[in-house]
Amino acid sequence: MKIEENGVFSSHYKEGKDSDGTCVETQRNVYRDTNAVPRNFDSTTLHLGLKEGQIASRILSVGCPGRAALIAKALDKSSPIFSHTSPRGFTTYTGTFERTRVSIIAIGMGMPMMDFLVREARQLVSKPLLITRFGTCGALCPDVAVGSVVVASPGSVSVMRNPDAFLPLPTSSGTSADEINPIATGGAPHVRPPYLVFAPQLADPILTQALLGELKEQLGSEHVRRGMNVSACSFYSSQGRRDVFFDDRNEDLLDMLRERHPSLASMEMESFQLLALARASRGSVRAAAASIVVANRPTGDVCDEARLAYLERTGGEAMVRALVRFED
Ligand code: R1P
Ligand code: URA
Repeated sequence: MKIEENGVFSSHYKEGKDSDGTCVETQRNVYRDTNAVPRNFDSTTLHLGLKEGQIASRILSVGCPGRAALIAKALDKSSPIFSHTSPRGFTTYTGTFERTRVSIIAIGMGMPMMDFLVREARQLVSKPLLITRFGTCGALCPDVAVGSVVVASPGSVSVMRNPDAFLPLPTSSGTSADEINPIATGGAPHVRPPYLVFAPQLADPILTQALLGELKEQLGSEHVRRGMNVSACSFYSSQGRRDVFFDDRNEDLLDMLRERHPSLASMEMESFQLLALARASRGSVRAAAASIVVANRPTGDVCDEARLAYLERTGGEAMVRALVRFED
């Protein structure tokens, strides 16, 4: 099958001719203005694959497309449901819940994907945005049970692997990583921590309260708690997972994080970016986040499949209800 015949890719690829006249499939040229959000020929944004009217001002973001599909089953059946998967892997369901428009969007993994969501959504919707995230996480202390939900409150810090720390030490000839990038060292020569920890970004307190209320109502208050979240740049190195194939120097990382932030409860990969962008949005985006605990790092406990499926569906519906009932 030609790429352009596959619905997912048709906005991105078209049939063209090579210099020798051979038929080739080429990516459409979408970069007309190098500063603007790139749009496909059908005016959908390059990454989300959506245009105005296809996304609501109330957005629940999740990582996995399966979770988005499961939660979208709760949307009102009486109204049309728009669904689309973009060539860059964003899956959107836009419909109504209790007659209020809402989008459920699977973004995949990592902070750059959250960045695409928030910035392209901001371009597409004229009203103020409410964006929440319902993800999965690892718990960082023994008393945060697998199969429970942690609401990121007051917010999230972030941890990033610092590649400069893994460069060779300064030499007598004068060339050193510190000279190449003094910002990463805070200007202090030879101090190159392997992991950089960024200060807390706060969730919207009122939206957070709304999430807590609905989650507790649906799941039982003993299964829902507040806690500081940490978003990592990797599932592996910056989450303290050790791997003989890589020099990661992360043996003490989780202890160091807990020492710096004693209220740390959850670790995942996107919430920090959401909260940081909401803060940078000049008041036009309000955001909050919650995560299902699938693994407890200190105890080694893991959540069973049935409980996870229940939490994705019932917790996800509670997250949607909190969004649509929120008075902004
Ligand atoms: C890693 O397996 C992924 O799971 C978590 C992390 O944040 C990362 O995206 O969230 P999701 O289940 O929402 O993807
Ligand atoms: N998601 C993460 O990012 N980390 C975990 O440990 C579990 C889920």
